[in-house]
Amino acid sequence: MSTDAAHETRLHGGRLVARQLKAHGVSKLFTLSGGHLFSIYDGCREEGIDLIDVRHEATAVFAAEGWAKVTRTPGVAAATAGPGVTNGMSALASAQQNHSPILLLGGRAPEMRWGRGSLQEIDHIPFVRPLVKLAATAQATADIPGLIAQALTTSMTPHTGPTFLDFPLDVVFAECDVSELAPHQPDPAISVIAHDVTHAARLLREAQRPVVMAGTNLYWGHGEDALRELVETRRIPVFLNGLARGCLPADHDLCFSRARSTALKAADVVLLIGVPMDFRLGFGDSIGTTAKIIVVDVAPSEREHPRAVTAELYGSVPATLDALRQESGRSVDRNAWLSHLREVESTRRSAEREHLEDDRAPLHPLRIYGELAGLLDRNAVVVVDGGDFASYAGRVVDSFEPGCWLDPGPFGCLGSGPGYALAAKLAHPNRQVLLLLGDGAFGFAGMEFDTLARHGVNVVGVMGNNGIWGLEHHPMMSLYGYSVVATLRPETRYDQVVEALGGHGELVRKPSELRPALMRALTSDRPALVNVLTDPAIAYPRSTNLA
Ligand SMILES: Cc1ncc(C[n+]2csc(CCOP(=O)(O)OP(=O)(O)O)c2C)c(N)n1
Ligand SMILES: [Mg+2]
Repeated sequence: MSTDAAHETRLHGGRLVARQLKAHGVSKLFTLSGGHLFSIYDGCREEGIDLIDVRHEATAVFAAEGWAKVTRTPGVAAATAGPGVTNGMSALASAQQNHSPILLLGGRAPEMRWGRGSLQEIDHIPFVRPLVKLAATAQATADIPGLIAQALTTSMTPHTGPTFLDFPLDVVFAECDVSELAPHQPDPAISVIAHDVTHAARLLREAQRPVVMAGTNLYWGHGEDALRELVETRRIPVFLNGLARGCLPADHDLCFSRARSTALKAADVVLLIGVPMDFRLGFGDSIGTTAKIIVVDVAPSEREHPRAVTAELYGSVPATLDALRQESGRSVDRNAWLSHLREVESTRRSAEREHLEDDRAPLHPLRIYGELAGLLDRNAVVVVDGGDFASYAGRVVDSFEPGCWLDPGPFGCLGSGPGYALAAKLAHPNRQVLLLLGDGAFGFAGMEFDTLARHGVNVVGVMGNNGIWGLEHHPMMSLYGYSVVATLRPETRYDQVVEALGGHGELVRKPSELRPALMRALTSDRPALVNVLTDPAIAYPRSTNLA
């Protein structure tokens, strides 16, 4: 009996990993097999954490990021020692730039023979560290729970972001006495109310032409309800980018998108919420030179602002927005400003109609989105992965709820889509999950249709197949008059690839075939790909794609 009791108090390192993950509410681990991870798998099996195995470690990490993006809780991936971790690096960098709270668990060659040339031996920490908020190696089995708790807490602390732990084979396979374990660390309380509110509230109250421009940290900061209350009370037009899309429904009377350049140039006060003045805002130049800028964010900006700002409010986003609403008092009449922007918005939307209904074959990429608009539920999750095809989606696909728009973010890494979509559908099995893919983008992670099929995850892929790397081909043509290394095979049957991997495939050559193909894909009991042949002559109208 005493032997049994003693046995029950001893757990192996992998079990400790899983137990601590579970204590933090983690229910899925995205991974690709490797012997260094076996004890973690065993632990997950014992603790009831689902193992979702993919075909490339980048996808495992992108899936962890996708999970974080749709649930606002940490996503967790495990990659084997050496090449498993190096394969996950692009996705870690993506999570860093998107402030996505994830934890990557790495296998690691055994500590007892460190430096003697074990299989897959490499020290991950020095090259992972610049991409994460915390990078550490478990030196002893008993340290594992404390490290997992610390990593998850760190990833969720503003600015949220990725963390990394690796586990030497001997440390994670060894057992330890549970009485030696570190206590569970509580999640951080994030309710600091920002200072400088009174000044900002006065600016907002006196503004004739105020604008809210909100981005990803509005979403991470759970600011959507407070934003809505603020702008409804104070009648302020709203523009959203990144993960903030859907934080005010696209059909709300204060939500705009097409009038953004007009609004930012003409505004007298711009309230930037959780959005950096990076290339998407022309490094600040998208905003008129005389406008006063108020910055609200979950924490001080990691970069210096590229231009002067009048007030900076850091801390809890809902608390800050509530305080701004309460203190900004009765404001001036903004009806003229709002109706001017609505007019610009409506004119630009009408000008798109021609393309959304374009009848050419091969299709205009916008025709696909014209057709999809009528088939998507309000809570559909839309994932985009590609060049021009994704940019067109960004321009015309409307979002109505938070966490329904997943683009790669400022790191712009092709191949993120299948991992994001896998996680989104696992998190929301009853919602439509659309994966909008370029034909070039498909090449990075197209094998993940096998993952989707094996796990019964019915994502619906829609491909704009123009036979080129469009976003590279067209700019190079316009700069040099020719293009190199930007051509793919025309009319490749990616739909047949998906069929071969266990999915449902459709080929669409003409607009009339599109709607029935989309309907079949949306009602299929398998993951699907609608391979739509699009016109390679169509270039997304952009001024620059490099800076
Ligand atoms: C990992 C990675 N490699 C290369 C690029 C550069 N790049 C950006 S868009 C693009 C073309 C994408 O082509 P496709 O997916 O077919 O979409 P299209 O532009 O043709 O609509 C490339 C190569 C990138 N962003 N990420
Ligand atoms: Mg293409």
